Amino acid sequence: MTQKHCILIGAPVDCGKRRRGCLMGPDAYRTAGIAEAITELGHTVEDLGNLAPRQVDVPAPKNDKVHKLAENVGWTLTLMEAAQEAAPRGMPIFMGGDHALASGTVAGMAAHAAKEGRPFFALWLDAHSDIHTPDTTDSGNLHGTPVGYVTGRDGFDAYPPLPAKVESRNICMVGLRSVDAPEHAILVDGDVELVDMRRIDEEGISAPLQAFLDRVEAENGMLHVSLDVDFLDPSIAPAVGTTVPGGATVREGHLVMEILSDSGLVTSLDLVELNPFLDDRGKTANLMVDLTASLLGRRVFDRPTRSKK
Ligand code: 4U7
Ligand code: MN
Ligand code: MN
Ligand code: MN
Repeated sequence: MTQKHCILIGAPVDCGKRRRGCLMGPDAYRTAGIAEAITELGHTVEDLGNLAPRQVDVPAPKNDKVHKLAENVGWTLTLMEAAQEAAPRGMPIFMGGDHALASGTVAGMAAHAAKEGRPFFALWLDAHSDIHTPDTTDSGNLHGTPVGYVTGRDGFDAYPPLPAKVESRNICMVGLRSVDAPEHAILVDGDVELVDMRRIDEEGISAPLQAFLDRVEAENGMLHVSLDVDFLDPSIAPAVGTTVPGGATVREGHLVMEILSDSGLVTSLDLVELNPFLDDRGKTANLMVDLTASLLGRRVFDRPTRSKK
């Protein structure tokens, strides 16, 4: 694959939920050798170290269950800016941190795409749909809201205004198996592309993914991939607070990354929700690094690019 300049950005966001530990994520990826794995594939790597959230004041949330609103808004500002600074120079890889970080990374990458005059697409690899708003969340955990924010839903008044709204039809969610009622209500009436685990069981993971990628390619889009650890089955990826049984296998995970790699369409990546405090001798961190390597071109054998039809 063509050589890339990968920009590692540590985002130790731990305010998107109550169970702590995701702040150790970026250093777990470094310990698992993420930079070395990428360099070995012939790419260049730059590590910007760990960022910190902007300090902001926000009004008290309407929903008093909402946890750490100010810190979430501060991180959104920091990461929105960091994404737009890094994107013109290479491929940003945001090492989380919990999924609340995607409010900043996705909004920032969408703003970058708008500046380039290109449509923006997002692939959401996750057990959950993360399309709550601060008003609809029952847990109050804002890691369940980034898709709500970037698609311009109401209820994010305390957050920065969106520089560029993400079109819901340009989002594809793969791996779904835990969707709350208010999320379900929005999704069934909307146009997010939904690939739940049943569809993966019946159709396989490659056909629905390839159909989405064909659209990204046809529109010359930029593609952001947001990989939540809980996309994977908890038996292979235990280091996550929100485990949901029945997730993707090791091979389904790699196949997604290999297909993405072949497509050459991915322009940015989030690695989110790794809680190293819950890991089993680094196995989840190592798997996430191996998946990143597959996305960046690691293969057993090179195959001629298979024809699209
Ligand atoms: B993650 C949940 F209720 N929907 O809102 C919620 F099931 O980033 C989970 O995908 C959110 O891990 C999970 O708290 C957020 C819950
Ligand atoms: Mn998530
Ligand atoms: Mn999840
Ligand atoms: Mn989670």
